[in-house]
Amino acid sequence: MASSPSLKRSDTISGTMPEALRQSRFHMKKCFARFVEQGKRLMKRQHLMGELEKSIEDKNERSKVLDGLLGYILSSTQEAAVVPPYVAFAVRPNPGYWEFVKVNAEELSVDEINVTDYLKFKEIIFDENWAKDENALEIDFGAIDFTTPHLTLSSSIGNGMNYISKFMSSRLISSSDKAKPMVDYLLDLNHRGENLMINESLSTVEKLQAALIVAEASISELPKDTPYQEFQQRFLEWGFEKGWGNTAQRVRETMRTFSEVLQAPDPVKLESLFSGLPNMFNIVIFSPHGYFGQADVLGLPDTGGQVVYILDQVRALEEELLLRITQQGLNVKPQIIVITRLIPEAQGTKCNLEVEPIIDTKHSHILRIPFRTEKGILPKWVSRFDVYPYLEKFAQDAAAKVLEHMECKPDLIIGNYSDGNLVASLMAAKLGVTQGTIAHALEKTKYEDSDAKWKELDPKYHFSCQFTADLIAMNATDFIITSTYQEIAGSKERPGQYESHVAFTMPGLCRVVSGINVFDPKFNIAAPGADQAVYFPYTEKQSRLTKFHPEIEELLYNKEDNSAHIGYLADRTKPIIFSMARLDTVKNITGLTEWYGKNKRLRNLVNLVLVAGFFDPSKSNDREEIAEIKKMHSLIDKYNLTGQIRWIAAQTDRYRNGELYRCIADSKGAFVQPALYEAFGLTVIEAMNCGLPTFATNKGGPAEIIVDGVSGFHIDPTNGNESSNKIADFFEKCNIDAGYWNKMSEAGLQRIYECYTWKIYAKKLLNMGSIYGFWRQMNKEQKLAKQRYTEMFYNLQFRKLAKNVPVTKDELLQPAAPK
Ligand code: UDP
Ligand code: LCN
Repeated sequence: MASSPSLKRSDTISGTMPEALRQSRFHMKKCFARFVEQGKRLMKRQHLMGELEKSIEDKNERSKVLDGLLGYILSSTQEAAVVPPYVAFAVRPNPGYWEFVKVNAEELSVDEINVTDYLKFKEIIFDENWAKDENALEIDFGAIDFTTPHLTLSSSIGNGMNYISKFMSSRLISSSDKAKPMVDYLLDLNHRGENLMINESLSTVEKLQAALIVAEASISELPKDTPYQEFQQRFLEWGFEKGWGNTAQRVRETMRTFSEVLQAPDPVKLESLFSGLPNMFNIVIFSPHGYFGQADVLGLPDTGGQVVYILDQVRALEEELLLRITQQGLNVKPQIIVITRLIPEAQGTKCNLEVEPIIDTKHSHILRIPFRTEKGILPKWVSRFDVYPYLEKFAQDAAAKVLEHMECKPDLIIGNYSDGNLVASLMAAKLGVTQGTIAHALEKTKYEDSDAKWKELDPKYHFSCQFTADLIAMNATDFIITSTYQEIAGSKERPGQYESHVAFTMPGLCRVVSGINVFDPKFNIAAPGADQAVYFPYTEKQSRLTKFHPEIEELLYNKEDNSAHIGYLADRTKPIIFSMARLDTVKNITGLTEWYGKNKRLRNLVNLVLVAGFFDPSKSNDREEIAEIKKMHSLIDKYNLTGQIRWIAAQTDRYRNGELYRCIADSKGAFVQPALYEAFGLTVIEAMNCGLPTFATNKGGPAEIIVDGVSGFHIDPTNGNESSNKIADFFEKCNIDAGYWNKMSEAGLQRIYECYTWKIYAKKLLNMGSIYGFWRQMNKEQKLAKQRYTEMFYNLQFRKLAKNVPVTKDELLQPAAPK
């Protein structure tokens, strides 16, 4: 992309564009004439650049314009709405920053316009009556965000908790009653009605400060490891309850930090204090759709990384909760419940069981609640696009079940994906509990113009419902967890998934002039890890799961085609390039097959092994998957890949998969993730955890996970030749320099240990629950105002849209009568 040649940070596009147009007036007249030639339409950056290039025949002239200000403006433009004689540009000079200008193509005059006018102008292309309707519904969440401080630097996006601690300390310092909100917060802390930290006798800042001085002095005389129980009675007399720590040393440290915060709050101390407070014991996690189970579910429709993520997340959270509870000196059992849909006809999975303990945890469960209508229970799986009519009832049933199961309100509710986030919002609002949301992947950016063309797509995808649900959840929630920066604010070239909800329009339905602000400090990047008991380095010989080796040998090298694999590897001395994914178009497994087929050099160097979907299209009921299966077969024929490719059907045993990655590492091979777009990409970190050098798409999360050329490699899924040559270069280099493969393998592992572990994640998430929990109390009025607005949006808009989504035609089941 062109850099900004003479555009200063303080300059606006509307300020600089007129002069830039004037300087190249002759070419620009031609260029704008081309823009408007085809009448009303929406143009994307590549189309604009294409027209610009075609308008200037002389090569030198062309590169002068492209390297200049106009080249910069056009290459920073995400889209342009053309309604002759005007062209309105949506320019994004930096992540999160947008400017809108309207240019008259004949006169080349430029007007700055605001986002509302840009959206109205764009709507003319799709629905002129709506665009002109003065009373068209406008959604403006920004208008009620009057007290929340926002960040201003693109580089600070996603680091919300850090800034909240700063805002909190300055608020505490400047408030007239100083740290009183903290004292009130402590007074509220309890476990099942039993006071924690302090009781009513320390209800003012002064009383607490004085008591802390006395207590700290007395405790400093005790040996560091004296158990809390030994001095508990004395502390109780001063007004202190359990929760300060399990030993004299820990109690003293917590008290010292508290005293310091009461004296003069500072963000680092506040964060450290909140990470130790006993405010989190019970967590509810929602993941309604799909087949959510612990075995035999991966590969079933809509069931992929989200399930893996949540199960690992629960294990890590429980471990961290148990550690914190011990350190707080408490004897409390934490409870984590994952709430999902109960599917009576569960296709051989356990998704028809109501309660299931989560493997490798002590106190965590999956709790399944069926989708119901007033006529009965839904027996079958329902696509994630079609679940909206059932969510309100599901949320009500879930709230009742959770209270029954936990025997108290949860301390934190976390949603996953659009459906889970909506249900989490309903329940959190009802119970008054802190809420976090995780999108995994927002659907909006996956389909071009899915907002403007919603009418066309709605019968199949019900995006009107989904995007409304997304807006409600992202505004209702106290904090948002993302796996990468890209998910929020994209990259220099591409807007983030959340950023695409900042302003958009669904003509005929609503115009969202302020949907979310990516500079809101509620955004936090907390990247997941991979279970290191399953995905560990191939070099850890003692731990290798050798019992799987005969099966893996069969899976990789047996020459007979069967229901588990087709194709064979004639030369087993070659390293293997490996990929594993659902057989969705966006995963681009067929793309990788084609790159391999076309690249002789790569074919000579390595074999290709793919784990993906099925081979028989009649076994799938997913249109996209069927098309991909057929394409795979035709590519294998077209490039005559027999003897060089092994296609293995979807695998469900993660332990065996872990060993499979390691066996590929034994072959000195590599993992390739070629997706057209990947929100995060768990397989990338699984492979890296196993020590397998990894090539992954530069579109989306993997671009952040891997530092190109250092801890792995980026590949461009839209440039197959370049990507396959990059992989071939790597293997050629490995042939010359035997240490190169090891170097890349180790660098990948180092990257993982520094940034992508569940331990780091769990600490961060629990700290978020704690800090944002206090922040919401400090901002009660603002929170309530927003809640009333989202409730209205839900009641007036979402419910109406959900009613339009057809409900199942399957015969419904009647619940068994209570015994
Ligand atoms: N996976 C699997 N068997 C398969 C394909 C995928 O076990 O046949 C697992 C894979 O190991 C990873 C998850 O499913 O843990 C996929 O997550 P990712 O983030 O890569 O993609 P998603 O499917 O969520 O889009
Ligand atoms: C959904 C996706 O599409 C993947 O990119 C993520 O890795 C997965 O969820 C887990 O967050």
